[in-house]
Amino acid sequence: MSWLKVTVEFILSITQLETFSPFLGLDGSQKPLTPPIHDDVLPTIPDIFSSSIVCTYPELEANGWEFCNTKDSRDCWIRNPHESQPEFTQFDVKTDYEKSYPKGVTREYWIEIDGNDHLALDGYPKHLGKYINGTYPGPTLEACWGDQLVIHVTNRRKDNGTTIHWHGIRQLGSNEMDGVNGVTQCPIAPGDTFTYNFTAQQYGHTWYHSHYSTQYPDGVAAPLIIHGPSSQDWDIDPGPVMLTDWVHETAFLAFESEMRGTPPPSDSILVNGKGHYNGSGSYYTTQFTPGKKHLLRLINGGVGTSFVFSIDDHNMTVIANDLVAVEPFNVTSLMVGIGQRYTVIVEAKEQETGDCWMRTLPATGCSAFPNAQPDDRTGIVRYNISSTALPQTHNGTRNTTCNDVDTSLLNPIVPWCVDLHPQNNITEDTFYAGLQNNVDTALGPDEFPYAHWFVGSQPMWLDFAKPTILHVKESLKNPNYTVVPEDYSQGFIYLIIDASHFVQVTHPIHLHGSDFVVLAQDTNPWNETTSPRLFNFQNPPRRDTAMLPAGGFLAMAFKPDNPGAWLLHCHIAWHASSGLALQILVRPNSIGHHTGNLNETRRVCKDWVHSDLYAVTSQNQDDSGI
Ligand SMILES: *[C@@H]1O[C@H](CO)[C@@H](O)[C@H](O)[C@H]1NC(C)=O
Ligand SMILES: *[C@@H]1O[C@H](CO)[C@@H](O)[C@H](O)[C@H]1NC(C)=O
Ligand SMILES: *[C@@H]1O[C@H](CO)[C@@H](O)[C@H](O)[C@H]1NC(C)=O
Ligand SMILES: *[C@@H]1O[C@H](CO)[C@@H](O)[C@H](O)[C@H]1NC(C)=O
Ligand SMILES: *[C@@H]1O[C@H](CO)[C@@H](O)[C@H](O)[C@H]1NC(C)=O
Ligand SMILES: *[C@@H]1O[C@H](CO)[C@@H](O)[C@H](O)[C@H]1NC(C)=O
Ligand SMILES: *[C@@H]1O[C@H](CO)[C@@H](O)[C@H](O)[C@H]1NC(C)=O
Ligand SMILES: *[C@@H]1O[C@H](CO)[C@@H](O)[C@H](O)[C@H]1NC(C)=O
Ligand SMILES: *[C@@H]1O[C@H](CO)[C@@H](O)[C@H](O)[C@H]1NC(C)=O
Ligand SMILES: *[C@@H]1O[C@H](CO)[C@@H](O)[C@H](O)[C@H]1NC(C)=O
Ligand SMILES: *[C@@H]1O[C@H](CO)[C@@H](O)[C@H](O)[C@H]1NC(C)=O
Ligand SMILES: *[C@@H]1O[C@H](CO)[C@@H](O)[C@H](O)[C@H]1NC(C)=O
Ligand SMILES: [Cu+2]
Repeated sequence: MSWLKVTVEFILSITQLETFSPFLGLDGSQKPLTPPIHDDVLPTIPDIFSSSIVCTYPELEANGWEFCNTKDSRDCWIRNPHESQPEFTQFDVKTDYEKSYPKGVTREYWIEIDGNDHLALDGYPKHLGKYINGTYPGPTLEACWGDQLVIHVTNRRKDNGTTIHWHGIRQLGSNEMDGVNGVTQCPIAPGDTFTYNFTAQQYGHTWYHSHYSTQYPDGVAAPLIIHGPSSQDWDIDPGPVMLTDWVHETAFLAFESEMRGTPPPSDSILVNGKGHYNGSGSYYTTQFTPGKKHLLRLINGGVGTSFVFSIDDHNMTVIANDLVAVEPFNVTSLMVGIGQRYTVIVEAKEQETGDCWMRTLPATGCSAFPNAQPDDRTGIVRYNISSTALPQTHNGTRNTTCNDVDTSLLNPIVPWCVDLHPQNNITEDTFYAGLQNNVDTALGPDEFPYAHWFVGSQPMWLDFAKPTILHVKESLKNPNYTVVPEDYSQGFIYLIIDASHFVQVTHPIHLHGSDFVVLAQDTNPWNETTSPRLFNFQNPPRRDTAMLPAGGFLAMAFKPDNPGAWLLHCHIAWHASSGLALQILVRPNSIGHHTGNLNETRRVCKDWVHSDLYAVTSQNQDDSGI
């Protein structure tokens, strides 16, 4: 047997093990964390994702419950076979996870925000890159549906504070764990540690990233997987596929260009931290097993670019948007806005054929590459694992528009029945998104002309050291905090975000603390008389990030059932930092009583105001803070 053949068989056997099976958990074994493999170390071996955890539900299992999730029954999760009608009591993809979920175990992780000037992700070393545990993306964290996540975040940088936001996680009753400086906490001071502690009530995949000014564009971002059921069967999970546009200059400097009215250009595209620049770099490479269904967990963790994702000669079946399982539907390409995620199943060809390109094309009008369209060949799907040749495939038909897929396709498995009448007054909660140019305001350094994005009455401008949840009354009075109180305890709140006053740009709008339904997403300006006729109440799309069409509006509805201060913002990093953000204050009077224990929050604030950075950042504030 040749050396090559041994290697190939070894890799195939690893790949087969990757089929995620919670059955492995019943013996209570737990595999150690394995670091991601980088192909700059091992040039021909694909990036093998190997799940590092095993799901277990001690209380349920003690009562005779058993996992029912196999590769032929991915819709089921765990059930009690001793019940006469187990399908009525099991936890599965139809379970309303906002009402009930299986109680899992506590998973504890330690991560550090640091630097690594040797990282040259696209062949070009980034100066002052900021990373989680020295890598980009940072370590993929994993949990199972219903687990408690305890994550200790230590700031090892001297030049910045930090926070970590768990994008799309509901944080029901744990607003103080949302990780937004100036809103739910103070920045974590250099050397200090904040312990995040929350329940994974949803399942699917998302990402976690810094919310400290423009720190995530410098590299503080990573995937987060919460294992649970799926709306369609699949065989192999090759892991997260994180798409990013990458800026070589430190984002804190690049942002000055935004304020002068020119969006900072990005230099390259990375897929799972690999890309090309000026002829050097590497490709993210994954392996397809013929005839098997592969689960790709797409994430746009970008800075200024929304991507159209596709794989040559393969279609994709979408089974989840953000953290919401949807009825499966087929596409040839998929627009993934910044902050959005999709779970797709890609069926490999029956026979081993040639290798294929994985493409990430900046969507028309949503690109941070103003001069030349970058090469969209950004990853390789290998059938032939030992090949080192570049694929020879061509792209198929793609819809390159920067819009979410047709809303009629995004049908959540668990529908929300939205009240036809909102609790709030829509006229008062219609917010215009736009750009303030050279306006005479106290915001920002005034030595040069500057531009600030905003939504509502003015750009957001937070004080890192005065998080809203510790200063509710003060925040309500401070226009810089752009607070929108929603003091309701039932029904639905409708929000209208209108971009008609500044028509060129599409904004990916992200809400913290709750998913929202997309009532309407239109390219025409909001008209209070005629636009509501477009509202869709028949199982509308539900997610945590949706596109606000250029020149049009986004009408969203959510339930005011999670007291707290929740950010609503554009996920173009430059826009959020320049002020395109609101704080939705759900039941302001309950904050601090019905949210968790704030002792950790107060301790971290005290450490921040006693740090050397406190004085520096409060004197030189040049952005919103988020
Ligand atoms: C991150 O790095 C720290 C320090 O080396 C280590 O203790 C920790 O386990 C790492 N975390 C993960 C999730 O890999
Ligand atoms: C963050 O660090 C960068 C250098 O890495 C520095 O330029 C910037 O001023 C710092 N900003 C804040 C707000 O700490
Ligand atoms: C995390 O929160 C849970 C539930 O509130 C609590 O029981 C547990 O003690 C907390 N763990 C840590 C490490 O704070
Ligand atoms: C690109 O690479 C060429 C050849 O190595 C080098 O001469 C040139 O300066 C590089 N350009 C940039 C923008 O880095
Ligand atoms: C992908 O779907 C299109 C129809 O939308 C079909 O024409 C095409 O043959 C499919 N391609 C593959 C590889 O299945
Ligand atoms: C998607 O395409 C696959 C493969 O062509 C097909 O078997 C399946 O029925 C399609 N699903 C839907 C929802 O159209
Ligand atoms: C390749 O993609 C482009 C859009 O970027 C499209 O115009 C073209 O038609 C595609 N090629 C084929 C063969 O479909
Ligand atoms: C592209 O997608 C958008 C948004 O879903 C849709 O409105 C448009 O009709 C599509 N264009 C084509 C050519 O399919
Ligand atoms: C809603 O708010 C607008 C603007 O403040 C006001 O004119 C209108 O009367 C309010 N409508 C209701 C039903 O209170
Ligand atoms: C709002 O921010 C500006 C700019 O930093 C500052 O001058 C002003 O005092 C702030 N207003 C309040 C009420 O804090
Ligand atoms: C909204 O539409 C109505 C009916 O077509 C029209 O009369 C009204 O002028 C429109 N309002 C605005 C602000 O355009
Ligand atoms: C929070 O801090 C207060 C005052 O220091 C203390 O009395 C209380 O026991 C602490 N609560 C918890 C849950 O640690
Ligand atoms: Cu924006």
